[in-house]
Amino acid sequence: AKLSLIGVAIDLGAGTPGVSLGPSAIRYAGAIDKLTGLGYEVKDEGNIMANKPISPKTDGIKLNNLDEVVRVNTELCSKVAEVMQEGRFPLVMGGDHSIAIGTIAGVLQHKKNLGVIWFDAHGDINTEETSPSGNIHGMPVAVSMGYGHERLTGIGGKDNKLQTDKFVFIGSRDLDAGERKVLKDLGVTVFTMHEIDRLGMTEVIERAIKIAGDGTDGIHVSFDMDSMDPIYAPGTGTRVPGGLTYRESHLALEMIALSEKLVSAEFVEVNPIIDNNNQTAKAAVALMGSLLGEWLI
Ligand code: DIR
Ligand code: MN
Ligand code: MN
Ligand code: MN
Repeated sequence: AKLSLIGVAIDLGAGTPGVSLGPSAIRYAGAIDKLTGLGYEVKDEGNIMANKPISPKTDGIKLNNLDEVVRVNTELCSKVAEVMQEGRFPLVMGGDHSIAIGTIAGVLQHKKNLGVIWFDAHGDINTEETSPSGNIHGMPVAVSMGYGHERLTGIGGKDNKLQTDKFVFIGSRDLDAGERKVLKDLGVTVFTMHEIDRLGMTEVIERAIKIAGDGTDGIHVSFDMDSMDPIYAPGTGTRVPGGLTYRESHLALEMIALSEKLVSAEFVEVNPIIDNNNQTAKAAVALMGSLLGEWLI
């Protein structure tokens, strides 16, 4: 199979600088060798680069660095759509989680009825109104469902949006008050750490694959490294204790690989500046292996 590795060197959606070096850290941790070793014909598409804006805020708007986040995600949307047009699997490396806006908008050009499994400690479903920070990495789920600033929801076209009933969260443990309300109102499935503790990851991921995979055009996996416990992924900007273990994360991704429903994926929030020995990028590369079939033997 053919696979394109797309880096997105941006930290303007986050509150902590340095996550723009994530793609380099992931390459350095051996992503290309890992994927080539699994039998993929890998094309490294290089990085889409964010420029530092003149001023961090767009005047009169609470959304931090909106102009540049819109520009980068518009470029990413086109790149992902182009790669899929060529029959290649898009594997996107972040960068902060705002890049899911562009990735998903690009995948939606080809897969209108897309299911999503979103691994994250957070909800990422804030809008300008509910966001405590103004950081766009806390908003990509809302945007991809059609909620939020029109310059963000317009990326990839207003009609290409996700269905709330085909979307699943896994690993949630830090939801803002406004996010809890929206999640309830929209009826989105949320497997918090509480459910994972009670049901076990096997049951949780089987249910998640059914929701995101049955009757859809395929599953997109968006993997925020902060879904893992900080013991395994310390190099990430918003660490929350009590996360997924190393094996829970791998088991989940292995079972998604087994489902044969995966159409696209992204690994985000790898920040080598605040890491120990590139441990978080190494974890991301190992997870990429599991998601792309390393253990289907
Ligand atoms: C917080 C943090 N909910 C916000 N979000 C993060 O700023 O909206 N998402 N870190 O990954
Ligand atoms: Mn996130
Ligand atoms: Mn997160
Ligand atoms: Mn929070």
